[in-house]
Amino acid sequence: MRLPGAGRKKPIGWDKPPTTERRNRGTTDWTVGMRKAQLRRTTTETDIRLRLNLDGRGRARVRTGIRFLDHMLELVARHGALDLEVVARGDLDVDQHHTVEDVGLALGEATRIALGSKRGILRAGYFLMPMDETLASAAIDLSGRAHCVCRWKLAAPRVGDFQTELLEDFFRAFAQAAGANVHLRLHYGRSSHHQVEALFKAFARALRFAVTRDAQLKRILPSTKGLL
Ligand SMILES: [Mn+2]
Repeated sequence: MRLPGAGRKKPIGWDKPPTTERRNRGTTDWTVGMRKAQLRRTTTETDIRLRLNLDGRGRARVRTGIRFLDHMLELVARHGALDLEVVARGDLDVDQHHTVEDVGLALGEATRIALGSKRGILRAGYFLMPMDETLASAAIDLSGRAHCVCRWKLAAPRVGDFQTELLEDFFRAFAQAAGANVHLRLHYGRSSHHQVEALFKAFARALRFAVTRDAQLKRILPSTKGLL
């Protein structure tokens, strides 16, 4: 007996990320398929392996050597409905700067690759994220142009084992590599843990909107320029 669904094409696996050609063809396969990317980024300062599925289920496996950053990236996966795997080995004996920045770059680059031609996506998204006494907002446009605006003042130099000044470096790196406008603002809050967490959650939710496929536009590029 032939089971329903037998012989159907398997979803594209991690081992075989869709090629650029396949993505840009806009085939039915691609329209319904999962948008994935995997990459390895190695410099003298960091070695990062990252896998991303934009159409995931919020699953994360993150090891950056910075526990609080792991916690934040797990949140990004859950709130962004992404599947995310990150293994980063950085020169943490120097400080956290290279690791945090390069993880941001890798996540941005993977997002750009996974999006492919960007046909049929909403392209822009925003979110207002409360977390108890804290309120943060994020707006993202996957415009192909990199720009990052960060508006916050964090009183604590560290949250857990994370250097809070590197928060801006992370989002700047993401915006640069993804080719995105990323605007983040902390409106108010008391707990520095909540403040940083609310910013990451707002970012993830805004990103989720921006990458979402628009049933009405389907294969249409969300730009009148004809290029994104
Ligand atoms: Mn937390």
